[in-house]
Amino acid sequence: MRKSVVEICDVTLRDGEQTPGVSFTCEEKKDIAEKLDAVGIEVIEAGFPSVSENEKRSVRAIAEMGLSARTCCLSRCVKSDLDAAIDCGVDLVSVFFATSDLHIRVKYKKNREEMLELALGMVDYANDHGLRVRFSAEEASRTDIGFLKEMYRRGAERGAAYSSFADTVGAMTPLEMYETVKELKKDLKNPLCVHCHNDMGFASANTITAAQAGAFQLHTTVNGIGERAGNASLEEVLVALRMNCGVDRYDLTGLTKLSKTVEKYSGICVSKTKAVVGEHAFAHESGIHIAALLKDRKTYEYFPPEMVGGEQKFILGKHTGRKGLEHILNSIGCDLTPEQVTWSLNRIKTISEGKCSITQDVLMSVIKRAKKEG
Ligand code: HCA
Repeated sequence: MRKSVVEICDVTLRDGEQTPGVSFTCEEKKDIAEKLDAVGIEVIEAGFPSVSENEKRSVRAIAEMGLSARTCCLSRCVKSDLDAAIDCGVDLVSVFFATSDLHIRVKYKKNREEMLELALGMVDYANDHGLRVRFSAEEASRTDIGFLKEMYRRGAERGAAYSSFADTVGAMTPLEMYETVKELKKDLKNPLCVHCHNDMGFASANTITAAQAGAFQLHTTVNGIGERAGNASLEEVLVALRMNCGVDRYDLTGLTKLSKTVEKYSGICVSKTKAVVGEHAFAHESGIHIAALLKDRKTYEYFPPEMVGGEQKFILGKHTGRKGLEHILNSIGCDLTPEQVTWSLNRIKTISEGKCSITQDVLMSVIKRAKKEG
């Protein structure tokens, strides 16, 4: 396994908050920031100060929390945005503009060179005010790569600390991301950041692939929240870094709690089958799986639930096998004869095929009847 050299910039409080309908209070933002800091995230993107006075206050409050993580905020290539960032006292500002011809044509009434010159002026302005700059290409994945390289080169020459690549509409597959990052890295003079969206379901995969190709700063959001289909998910990226890329410095045990906190504050429900933090991430029903898990958990758990603050669950249902049922009966101190176990197993399958869940109450009533009939 080749060890990746990376840092995480979590953007839950900025791009995550751009999820339609989501708005965090200042206290909620601070709580999330504290929990991200406890995981060991290096950079927290606290917000987009020019959005509102409240937003600006929240960004400043996070910058003043004295966290180990550095703080960052977003800024268009507009002086008033940069003034707001300067006021907030963040460590890093993401100066971004859309670099694809499509966006330049539709959004700005300028050409590539005019946009780049304008943006470089903003890099100078931020540097002159003591702010470190992440020079960000929105829409980088649909931008002419020659122009992108020129932008990054000139940004670095003007003192930008990072160059950033956003797959804004999630247009890339993992292989394309790998090849693009490799190509960009040939000429880069500063570390590369990647910011991936999930429109085709590849945001986390693209982020990890980018890291494997040499990207340094990886952007994530908790639960993968964000515009449209969301962003790369923090918990998926951190687990892949730990399990497949040799990065073991993050404390992952708080991830499940962090996920629930963001679920509550954002109102965006986490799917049961969501990797790492979904209710079923470590739930098993298949008789074949449970029988093997009882011998060795590694058979059907790639990583232990405890690593991310989760827990293993055995669910009773149509696919339950005898070993799994016996294990559950044992764990609740219930001693049935082999015939009663057989009767219970058949009854559980019938109930489950009628689309009913086998809750604790249902199980108790099955056991009661098995004792009479089995
Ligand atoms: C946006 C901007 C961005 C990238 C920001 C950055 C994107 O809201 O559209 O690179 O710092 O997805 O392109 O979030």
